[in-house]
Amino acid sequence: MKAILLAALCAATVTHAQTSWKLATGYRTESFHTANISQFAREVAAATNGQLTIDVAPNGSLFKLGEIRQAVQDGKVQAGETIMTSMVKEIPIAGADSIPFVVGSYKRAQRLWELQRPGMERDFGQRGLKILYAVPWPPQGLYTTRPVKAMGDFKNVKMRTYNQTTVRLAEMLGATPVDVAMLDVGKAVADGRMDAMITSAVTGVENKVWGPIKHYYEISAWFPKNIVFVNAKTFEALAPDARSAVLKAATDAEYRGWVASEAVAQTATRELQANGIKVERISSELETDLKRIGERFSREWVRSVGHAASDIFVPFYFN
Ligand code: PCA
Repeated sequence: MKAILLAALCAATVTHAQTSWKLATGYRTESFHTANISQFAREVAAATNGQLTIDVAPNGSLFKLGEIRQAVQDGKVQAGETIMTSMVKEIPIAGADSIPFVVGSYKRAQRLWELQRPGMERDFGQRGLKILYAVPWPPQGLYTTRPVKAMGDFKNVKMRTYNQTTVRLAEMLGATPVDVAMLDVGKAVADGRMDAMITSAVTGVENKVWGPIKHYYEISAWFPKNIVFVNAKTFEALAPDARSAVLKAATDAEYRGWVASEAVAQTATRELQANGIKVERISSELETDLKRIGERFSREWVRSVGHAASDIFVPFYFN
């Protein structure tokens, strides 16, 4: 009797509970973003007593970075992480965080996210997606093999791009855009397929770009965010207490991620330096040109987004 009862209880617990999600990301296991997601997954498992487990699939092993949002939307994978700017074509306001020279600090980046989030939730909601949290990359700096002092120095420079913003900036600078996924940056640098890029210090460190790359200019051009999300139906299928546990862990992950990003910004810049990269300021001439390019870029962006742009930037600048 006892054995039968215990077996029945076990079966009941198993059928009741055990849900397992896969979460696809296009970044490496060692990335601070992925480490944060893994901790999020552990916290969800603990808070739900193993009712919900989240299995993180890094390195674009399930879907490439640019395909992840659609894959989650189509229910091919339950959850995912991607960089918000990978979806500007379909969701223009996702690009609000990569307009050059709008945000110069983590504090302002946080304010921008507060203002951008409602619109993102609406656009994600319409696609059957639920946002869990977002975390920024450290500020974007300019890496080059040769010193650059003026716009003219970008002529014939092969500039690595990872989104619409970087493509457009490369074009505006007069450089040649070369699309290289984050995972392939180290190899592309070593093979001479690229001689400049705008990205964070930590991405330079992860890809060990020292050697060919000699200069890192701290221009803090923007703070792009990664966003973690789940298929809304999948989320709603959870028991209410599991749903609350996921949302609580997501809030904690967002907070932790922002702190980690800021910390890694410092250590990574020192690591670039320690490996022989000159960390510098740009010339005032180039700074003026870059600011002008930033203004041109923002006019183009506002035109593509329409009134949703003012919902974000009127309070950003005036409140
Ligand atoms: N690293 C990613 C996105 C922004 C960043 O800092 C990349 O270079 O692809």
